[in-house]
This record gives sequence, structure tokens and C-alpha cells, in this order.
Amino acid sequence: MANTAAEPRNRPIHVLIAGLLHPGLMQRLEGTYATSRLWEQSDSRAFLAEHGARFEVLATSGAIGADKMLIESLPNLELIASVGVGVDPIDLKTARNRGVAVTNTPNVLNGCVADAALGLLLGVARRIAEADRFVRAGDWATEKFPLGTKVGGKLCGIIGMGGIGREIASRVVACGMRVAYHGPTPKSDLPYEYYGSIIDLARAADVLVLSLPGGGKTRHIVDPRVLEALGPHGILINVARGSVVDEDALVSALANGEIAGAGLDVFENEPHVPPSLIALKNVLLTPHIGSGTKETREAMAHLVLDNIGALARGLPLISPV
Ligand code: 8YV
Repeated sequence: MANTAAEPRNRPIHVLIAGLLHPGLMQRLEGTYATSRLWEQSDSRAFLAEHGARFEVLATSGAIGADKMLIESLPNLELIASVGVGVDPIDLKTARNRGVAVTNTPNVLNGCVADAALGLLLGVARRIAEADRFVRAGDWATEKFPLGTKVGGKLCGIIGMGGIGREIASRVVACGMRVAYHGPTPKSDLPYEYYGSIIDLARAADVLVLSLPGGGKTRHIVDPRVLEALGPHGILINVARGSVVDEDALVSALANGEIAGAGLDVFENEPHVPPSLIALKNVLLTPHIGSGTKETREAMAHLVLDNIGALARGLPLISPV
């Protein structure tokens, strides 16, 4: 059957997969396109020198990224299709200079990342992991479990009021919290108080939740001064990127009681979590599971495939960065 304008023809696409992506996505990428697995090559530089010109698409993730060297080794690259909303480990400048489009997977993960933030917030305030360990250890028969902290009526300060921040706000409001936020600009459609200064927001907040993009501009935005402003009753929740927090300063603030506790899904050097952080009782640690539900990872995979499919058909990309 002849192609119509409404059904553009698929052209053959070669996809270089930068690292191990989630199994459903791997399966569909490898079942649909001519693919190669970069990370399995014994000499990736030699592989790129010999075969780099073959690939129009690089499939990667917010964890794996794409550096200058990789992008420059792919002379016919048209699209970097990344899993995840965060694109901080992708060299966007090099991609732009080379005319390479970048897509990510925004919005589909907002609800699940916000759920993870709420789980950490309640988990720290109500000491849920600690309470679980207490019951399992058989301590209930002989001891009283220490009291937690009520979240209702407290102020939740959110740094980064994008799609994820908004979902976090509506969840904490449902728990009776008040919301204030910081970001590059105030959002006229939101009823929450805007703070231009992170320090002022940290000083006002009982809980500070981080849901802002990572990268050079936001590196160590939570520094010793912000932690000091959050204060001895304050709780820090991070579902953004480890890079946004000065982790050494956080460990010392937690150890010295300068803040009350922290719930962390992301770390500066994943998957390595400093033993000094693991040793602390007043922290709840999860292994970067923000978007990690079957449903959301499936939706993220679909978006990656739809973007590559759009390129193959000559259609506009669905979620360009
Ligand atoms: C992903 C994330 O797990 O969306 C993001 O930026 O951090 C997570 O949802 C990560 O990108 C790896 O795929």
C-alpha cells in the first residue's frame, strides 16, 4: 500500500544503546531497530571509531548520560533519546552544536516521584523504618517506641516547583501541611507563597523537599548555610539529584543535630552511599526509586519508543528537551 502524508514511511534506524536500560525497553528497542550495546564492547573507543557512523539514535538514561566524547564519536547522530526527566549527565551544549535533538521522559513520572517524596517525608517524620526495625527486633514488649513528629500544620518548603514539585505540593496539602516554594520564577497560577531566597525558605520551612533539576547550576545549592537555616527540627527530603546537596555538610548536620532528619532517594556518587550516612539513625535511604514503579517505567519506555518512532517517520518529536 502506498504511503500517505498521514502515514509517513518508517526509515531504517540504527540505535546505539549506551548502557543497560530497563528490560521491557531493551526488549522493544532490540526487537524494533538495528541496535548495538555500547557497554558490552570490550573496547568501546575502537567500536565507536569503527562503527560510530552507523547510528542515528543514542538511547541512554538520566543515570548513564552522553558526554562530549560519545556524542562526537557518532557523526550521523540525530537524536539522543533519554529515559528519565533529568538530563544533567547529557552534554546538551555539544548536542546543540552538532544539531542533535535530545528527548527525555517528563510528566509521566511526576506522580510516582511525588509519591516517593511523600513516602520519605512521612517515613522520616513518623520514623517508619525505625519502627519496623523496633518491632522485628522484639523490642516492643519491653520498650516504648520514641514519638514522631506531626506533619499536619507544618510548612513544607519545596525547591523546584515543576511538574514533580506541584504533585508533591498537592500530596502534602492532603496531609494538612502548608506549602511555600522556591524556583527561578514565581508561578502565577499557584496559591503557595514564593520565596526568592533558598535560605529564607529553609528558615521558614519545617520540611524542605528538593525536586529541582541537577547539573552545574544547582550543584550544592543545599550547603551548610541552608542546613543551618533549616534548623534542629527541620527535615530534608531529596528526590532530585545527589549533586544538589553538599553531602559531607549534610552528614555533619545530621550527626551534630543541626537538622532533625533526612529522607534521601538520590546521592552524590550513586550507587555508593557514604558509610557515615548509613551509620546515622535519623535518615531514611532509598536506592533512587522515585520513578521506579512498573507502570511509570512502562510509560517512560513508551515515550522513548514514541520519540524514536517519530524520528523514523519524519514526524515532530514528542518530548524534545
Ligand atoms: C530515572 C530519574 O530512574 O527521571 C529522572 O531524572 O532520576 C529517574 O526517573 C533515571 O533517569 C534513570 O533512568
